[in-house]
Amino acid sequence: MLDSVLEKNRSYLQNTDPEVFNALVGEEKRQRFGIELIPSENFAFPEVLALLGSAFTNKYSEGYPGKRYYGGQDYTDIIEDLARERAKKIFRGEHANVQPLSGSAMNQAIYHAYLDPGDTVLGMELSHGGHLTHGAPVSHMGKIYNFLRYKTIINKGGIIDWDEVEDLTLRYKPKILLCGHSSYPKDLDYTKFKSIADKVGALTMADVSHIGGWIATNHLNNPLDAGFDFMTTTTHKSMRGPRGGLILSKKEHAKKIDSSIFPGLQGGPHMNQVAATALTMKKVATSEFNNYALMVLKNAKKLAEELLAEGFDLITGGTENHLIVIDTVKSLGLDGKKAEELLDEYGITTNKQVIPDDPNPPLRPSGIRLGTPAVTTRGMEEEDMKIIAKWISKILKEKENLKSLTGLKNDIKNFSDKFVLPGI
Ligand code: DSN
Repeated sequence: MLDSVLEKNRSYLQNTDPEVFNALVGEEKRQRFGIELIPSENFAFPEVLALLGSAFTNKYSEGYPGKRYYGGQDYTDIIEDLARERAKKIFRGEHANVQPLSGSAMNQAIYHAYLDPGDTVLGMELSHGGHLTHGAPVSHMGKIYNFLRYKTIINKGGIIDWDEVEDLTLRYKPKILLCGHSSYPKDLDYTKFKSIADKVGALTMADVSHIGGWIATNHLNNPLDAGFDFMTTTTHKSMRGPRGGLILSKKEHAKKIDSSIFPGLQGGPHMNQVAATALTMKKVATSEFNNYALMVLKNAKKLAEELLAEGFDLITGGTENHLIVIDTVKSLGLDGKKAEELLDEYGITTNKQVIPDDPNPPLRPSGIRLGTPAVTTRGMEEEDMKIIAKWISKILKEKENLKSLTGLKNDIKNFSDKFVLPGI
């Protein structure tokens, strides 16, 4: 049934717009024949793809279940209630908002609800693993609020500099103490953050966009268990859901968060995305997903071990989650842009990445970032990580003599093609 719906949509598309259709087919082939190692990317559940293209796309639903501004909400209320209740259950949250259109909107909603212009937030330095939406000076939020930053200690395996967190907190009394990351390969001690925040009455916020799925399955620490006020996560990276965001909070924050999303920052929620989020929350609660999450973490550990054995320098010396950052300059004298391009040429997709206190600019930084959620979705296991690490090593080390790698492109293509690509 699902297959036939997807097939019907494809034949409409092919007839109506062959140019777009051909680009779609090209992208599908790129995904199928390549090795996807960008740690924020994944392959959505086939049911998610179906719901994103479903009748829910057509509906406007400003407001929340039972309190909407437009009629005809019998079914949208059902799916939004399901999504909220399921999200609360798997993350042990008191309140859930499933309407954020993206990770950026979900973080902005918390700032908008609790900060006045000029108020202070303490978050992680971008080059040490933080994120653009944690107040990077080039972002809208960075211009409105006063973001201060803490770092990690590079020569102590990249642990958080707790003295600095405490010192900045006591000195500047931030309204929000923010943790979470997009390129930090370690788990976090949320209890420690909370105890520092409590010294000045700061609100606590964890952006777990990269690791929501591993928290939902209890493989990594849960900030809500440590008494955090807010936890935000995207739904597509680790959970294979639709592109979107999710806010979990204490009950006392429910009203402010909800009105910050609508009408504060957004108009009509994308109900196709909300329906797909409801389904994703059901999937994430299954034992199959738990096995998947475990395999992602095992694969990342194995990939890190193999890269270390090949002589690569890894930020923090390894990984405790799904992501790995290689200092390509230190390892091989190669900047991250060049490394990304070389690997791309062979169908291995990574992204260039700034490293802690990077002396190089963001478009030509000193490292690359990789991760295992997407390859694990395709069914790859630890033995496959060994093969991938060897290929990465070969391509990057033999950069001056790429002719010696004739045939490797085909090997990679044939290898990838052995693994299923769900829904495509
Ligand atoms: N683009 C996502 C990432 O790669 O981490 C979030 O910014």
